[in-house]
Amino acid sequence: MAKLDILEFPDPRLRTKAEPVTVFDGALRHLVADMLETMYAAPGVGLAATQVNVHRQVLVADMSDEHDQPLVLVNPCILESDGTQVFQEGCLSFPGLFADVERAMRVKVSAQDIDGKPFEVEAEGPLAVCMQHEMDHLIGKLFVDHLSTLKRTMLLKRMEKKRRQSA
Ligand code: GNR
Ligand code: NI
Repeated sequence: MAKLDILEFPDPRLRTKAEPVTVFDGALRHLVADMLETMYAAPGVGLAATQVNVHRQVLVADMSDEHDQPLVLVNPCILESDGTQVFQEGCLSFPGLFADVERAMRVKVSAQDIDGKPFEVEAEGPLAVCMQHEMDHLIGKLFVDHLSTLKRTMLLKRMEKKRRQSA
């Protein structure tokens, strides 16, 4: 396994739309193992392949304290969503940036596992936030895109200032 580099905003590659996975082979297993290692090391609760510059529809997540409940979703698709929640989000591609984002409270997602077998998963609360955040990455969408222009500009300026100070 290897830890992968995570692309950081404003890298334009974060805007790439991922292609569906069609081949469920050793290379996919390898990618997923590396993504899990990268997510746990970061540390983060989710990671989309887009963030490690692989433009395939693959995401991993693990909200457990023990880091022992990895979720792997290949070709995920939201079947149903309802309700709303506001949750303070962060993103490994935006170090040090946090903002409240409104998303669906519940989602029902269809996906394939690492062997290509279809399954469905229903999530609510923080896990639902995480899945929506990761699925956004796979279409090149970032959590700051959900903010008002004013708020986004302010937060990105603040992040840029911090980055300059620590450089
Ligand atoms: O580690 C992460 N934490 C997090 C917190 C609140 C809402 C979403 C997330 S996902 C983020 C990891 C990441 O950037 N995934 O793309
Ligand atoms: Ni993210």
